[in-house]
Amino acid sequence: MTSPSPQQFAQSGSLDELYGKLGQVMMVPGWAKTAPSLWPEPKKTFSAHRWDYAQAKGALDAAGRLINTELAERRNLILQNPATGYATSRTIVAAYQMIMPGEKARSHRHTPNALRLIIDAEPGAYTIVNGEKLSMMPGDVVLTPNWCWHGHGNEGRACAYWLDVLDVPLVQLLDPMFFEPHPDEFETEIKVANNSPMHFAWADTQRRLAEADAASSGGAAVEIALGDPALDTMALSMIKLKPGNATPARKVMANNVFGVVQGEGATTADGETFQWRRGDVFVVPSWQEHTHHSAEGAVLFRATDEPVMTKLGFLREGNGKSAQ
Ligand code: GTQ
Ligand code: FE2
Repeated sequence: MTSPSPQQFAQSGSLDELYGKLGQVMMVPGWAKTAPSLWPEPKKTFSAHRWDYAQAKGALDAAGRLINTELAERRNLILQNPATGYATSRTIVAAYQMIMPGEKARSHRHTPNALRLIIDAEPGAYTIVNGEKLSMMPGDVVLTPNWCWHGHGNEGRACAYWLDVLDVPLVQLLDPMFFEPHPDEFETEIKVANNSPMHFAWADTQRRLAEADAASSGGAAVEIALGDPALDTMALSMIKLKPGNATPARKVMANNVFGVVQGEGATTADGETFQWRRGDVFVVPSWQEHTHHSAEGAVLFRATDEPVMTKLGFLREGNGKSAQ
């Protein structure tokens, strides 16, 4: 069918006739509101959700028997949001990963920024970033920014488990996805890094949290930043929840992925409460009011896409009732 001429468009006698012709040339009348492009405030596309570390650990142990690093470049379990079957949140995906003693996971690089929060590991577990070996001990955070070579290894005697956090969904949305396996499979070790900006040691974090706690007057929690921000697309922090007090409710135009570093407690997000304990992961999608509570105190790791929202002028914080 030949597409309508300018005169045929101009001579349309009814809206239905006009719409029919427009459909043939991939134009849609915006005024017909068939698919609204604007709405008053964010739609709730993603759900708040918690993933259980004990289950993930069991599954990874089974995967350890069933697949090796030859077959699987990474032995990881992606945490999918139940509302979408897609990633953990709109911009951030989280995954549990495990590496067994004696294994090496091949190096590669990609444009998505990534980081890891170590959950269970003994000395000998490491990530190698651009040739620098970074140790992975529980509570440590290790960065692998955009286009840095990185691989993992385990020279210790116990399986090492950690949480991966990546901005893959954002990169998929914006399209600049590039990925490359390392030409030598494994990177040559240049040095063991002791004081790398890619590594946040748990001992330093604990000391900084204790100092922040001592300096605070009251309040339910203290929060310290890891990096400024750690990555272009993600800011990281550690939150110390004081025993007994619920944190003030927050409703932020940014996605938050939390990992439980220490203790147990509960979070209420968008009216739903879920319990969590050490190693668990939970997501609070943007614009969902949330508050945390721990009877005996806890430490939460937080990864957020706030830097993206800030750079683009989209960051807002509501009071729970309406936008500012
Ligand atoms: O460890 O390099 O969970 O590239 C997903 C993609 C981990 C990694 C993931 C990755 C990695
Ligand atoms: Fe990677």
